[in-house]
Amino acid sequence: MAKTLISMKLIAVALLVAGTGVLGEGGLKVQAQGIGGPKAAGARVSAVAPPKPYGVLPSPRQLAWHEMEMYCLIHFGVDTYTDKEWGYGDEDPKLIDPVDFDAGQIVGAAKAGGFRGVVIVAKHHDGLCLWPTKTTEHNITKSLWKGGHGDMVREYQQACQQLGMKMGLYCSPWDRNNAQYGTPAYVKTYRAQIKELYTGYGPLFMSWHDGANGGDGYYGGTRELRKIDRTTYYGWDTTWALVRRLQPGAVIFGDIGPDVRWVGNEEGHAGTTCWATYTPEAPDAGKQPANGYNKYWEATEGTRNGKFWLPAECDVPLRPGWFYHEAQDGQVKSPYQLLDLYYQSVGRGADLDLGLAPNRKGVLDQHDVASLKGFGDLLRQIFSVNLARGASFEASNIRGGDVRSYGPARLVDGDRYSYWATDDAVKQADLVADLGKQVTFNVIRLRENIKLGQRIDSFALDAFADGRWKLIGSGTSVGANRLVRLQQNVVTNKVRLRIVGAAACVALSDFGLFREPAHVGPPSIVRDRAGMVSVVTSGPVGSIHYTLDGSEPGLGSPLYQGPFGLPTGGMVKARSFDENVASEVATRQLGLAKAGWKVTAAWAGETALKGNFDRTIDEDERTGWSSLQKDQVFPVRFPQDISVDMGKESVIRAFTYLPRQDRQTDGIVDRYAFYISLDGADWEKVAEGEFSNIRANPVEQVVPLDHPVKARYFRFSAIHVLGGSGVVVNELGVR
Ligand code: FUL
Repeated sequence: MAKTLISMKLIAVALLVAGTGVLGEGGLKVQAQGIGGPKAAGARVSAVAPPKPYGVLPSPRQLAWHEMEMYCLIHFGVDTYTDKEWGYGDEDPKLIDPVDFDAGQIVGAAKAGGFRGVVIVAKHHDGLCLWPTKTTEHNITKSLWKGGHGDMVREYQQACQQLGMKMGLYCSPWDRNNAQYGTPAYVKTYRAQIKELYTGYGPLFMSWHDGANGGDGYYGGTRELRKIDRTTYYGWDTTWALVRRLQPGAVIFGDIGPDVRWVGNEEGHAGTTCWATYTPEAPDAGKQPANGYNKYWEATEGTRNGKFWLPAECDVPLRPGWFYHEAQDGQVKSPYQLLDLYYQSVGRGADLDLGLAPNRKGVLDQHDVASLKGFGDLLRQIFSVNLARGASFEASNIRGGDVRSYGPARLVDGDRYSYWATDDAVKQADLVADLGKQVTFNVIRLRENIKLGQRIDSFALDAFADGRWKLIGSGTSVGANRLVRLQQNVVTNKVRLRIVGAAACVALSDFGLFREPAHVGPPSIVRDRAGMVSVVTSGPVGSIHYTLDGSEPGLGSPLYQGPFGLPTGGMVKARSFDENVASEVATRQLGLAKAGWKVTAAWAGETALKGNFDRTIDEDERTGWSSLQKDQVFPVRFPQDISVDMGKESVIRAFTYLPRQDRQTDGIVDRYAFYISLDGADWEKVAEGEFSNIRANPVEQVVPLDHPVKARYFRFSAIHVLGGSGVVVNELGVR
């Protein structure tokens, strides 16, 4: 266990007089041993050998990627116009007509958010290429944009150059348009597309490869299901060799890397413990893992001492979907929601990849732009001043006593690779930062010099108060970056870091203290089974104001005085105020109230299904009805249908399905039909389709109907599920 400093004899003291490199008493002691005058850390050669690297190590291109920390992923294409997440491949390119397309506006908004690059989706699963490719007719020159003379990838490249942003590309391997998909000929085409892109545009920092592969599609008109062997079909080794040759600086992203791994969810967070090392495994024993074929849930945490340096990318869209959907205009993540994700991704040693969705005009909506800017401002506000700079540090051990090379002053010099190191045998060590005065902070940052591998397993943090050390935080897996966000401000003049467990001696490169401003959190908008809408906060605030007309609530908007009914639904916006400080705006689009609704029946073929149906209409997102069976008592049949009587006739414009929210995928519906009826006897099918990308991103699905219809009854029909012997429905609704 870590020894406390009190009981230890301090070996050395290093005093950093901010930025000057002048040494204090410990330094003098070392100088007496004859080691050089003040010089830049990197330029010095120590007589004491550096620690041996531990385990697998990052490549230079991976180091550059770690330093980027944040970039954006931009989805725009036919789906923007069809309101889908995955196109089928049969869409007319003429749908694409972004009259105001402005790559500068999009890339500029990302930059204002503090992002350092953008990955452009040059081709999504629908197969439409956003550059004038020679490999297929299905490309941007067949669209209305710029009379067929435009090249979107080029415009992004130019915008990146102008704005000093890095650029990456995503060319989907799965292509639902290409007639040859599934044959070796298509793999050739795919490589030709990579070649065109990677020679014609760049330089690229990232080559992004998706894991969603094979399934039904248009495929040149055959409209069929095409299965591929994900391990062998694409010949990834050959493609990756091509990428390396054409863009040697680019990291390659995929479910299994080879440079950057998918974190295993599209929610934007890594595990609370997150290793940069990872050993991908196939879901079936004895098989080779591949993109789209790995135990992706294990990637959230990675593998301690894994075979590869394969750090995690946390991808998450700014809105619920990756593509633009007007219905999601009220669901743009707020600056503080983005900040939470930042702590849960970048703060855990991963990178954050935020999805941006230009609208039909070809620009980002003003909400999206404002949110990005607000997030960037927050980051700048919090992280531009390291409150530990100017502190004097005492370390329980300094490698070879060489304070100049390995002393703790290196922790605040802003260099990610200069570091405080301990002797080889010392794997537990303490560091005290004497701040010289009372300092208020609530975020602590640690970084290892990852050029020497990921060494630290666990650590603890104490603050000195009332004559004793008090534990304020602890954590695991430091790596490239670890942020510890405290719930309350700490006011102290001394902070102690204890390295509790490490696989090799310490090589820590950064120690930061920061202050995130306190803020009033937004309220939540909830509705109960009886249809009453409440605006709730976790603690008392000055006042809550709300609007029902889509406008931003201010102090002049109606004061929230208690639950209210909203039978036909609508947009509710609410905001907490404390004195004159306003929270962010909470927005909720509500469908028809469910008071008086009843599930009349659920069945599969002739068989009546049982269960707690009310959970599908109870306004509780966490509970659901399931027809999954452990021990199958009857042959599994689809479709499985569930009917609802709304008690009275209403106008329906869209229906909603919320899949299970517990990270399991069995029972999640990915193909549906939707029926309506006035009398519960005659039914009309008014929608049919797929819930694309629902496995990776199981958010509420909103399906607009072609035109408004009148109905008293509706039926949700699950035609196909991701897996398992039945369906799971957490919530159904209509708008
Ligand atoms: C997924 C795709 O299937 C989604 O449509 C989206 O492109 C996301 C970033 O990756 O796997």
